[in-house]
Amino acid sequence: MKKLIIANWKMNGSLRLLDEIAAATQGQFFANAEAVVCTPAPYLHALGQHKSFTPKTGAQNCASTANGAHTGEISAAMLAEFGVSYCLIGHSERRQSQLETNAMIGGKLQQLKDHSIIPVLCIGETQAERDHATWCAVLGEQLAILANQNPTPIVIAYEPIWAIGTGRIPTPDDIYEALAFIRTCVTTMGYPAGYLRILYGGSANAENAARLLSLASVDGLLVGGASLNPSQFAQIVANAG
Ligand code: G2H
Repeated sequence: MKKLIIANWKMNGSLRLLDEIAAATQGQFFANAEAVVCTPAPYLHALGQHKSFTPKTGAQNCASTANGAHTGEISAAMLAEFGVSYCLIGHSERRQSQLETNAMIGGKLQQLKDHSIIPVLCIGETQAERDHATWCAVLGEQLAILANQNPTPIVIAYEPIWAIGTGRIPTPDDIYEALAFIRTCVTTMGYPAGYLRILYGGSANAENAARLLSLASVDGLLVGGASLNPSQFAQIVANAG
């Protein structure tokens, strides 16, 4: 299976950056890797219409309900109209700053499934949860929204909160252990192995991407800060091929 590289611009970027990423990734690398760029919602139209943008279109969030009286929200139906293939849900920054709960994230999951957009469910533990060895329980709770569902293709991004934007990366053993735990949980819930891809996220960059991608259990990367640098992002995608 191709490695999956997803850029998460967070609340960054510009129309100019779209052009720069298009130029840096144009027509190359994609035989062996699948690349997705998750921009802020205002750029989705330009991304979908861009003449030379090779990565797929991704979004960073969607509403947990269908269209209706929810001022400021963006529905999965709207994302689908703009050609969005993947959408992040449950990113720790939204869990923390927007107080998103697992129940709300479960609603977003359902909306995405209803509109045939592949959910990228972000999960991860804090430093304290890792220190106190409660990370399994925390990840298990975050994954529980997948239970009792009709399985559809899903991407899980394992992003230890203490590794996000800090330059600190877990050891290969820690990544292996966390991804094995996630794979067991999700397949036990009835998801066929072919429906599940598990990414690592947290301070991934052009320097460490090849090493991270060489870990057998890592199906790809979710890249934040480094995805804002066109040549770094192109190099990460190249490393995945
Ligand atoms: C984690 C990651 C991308 P960064 O948030 O989602 O960001 O690569 O900047 O640590």
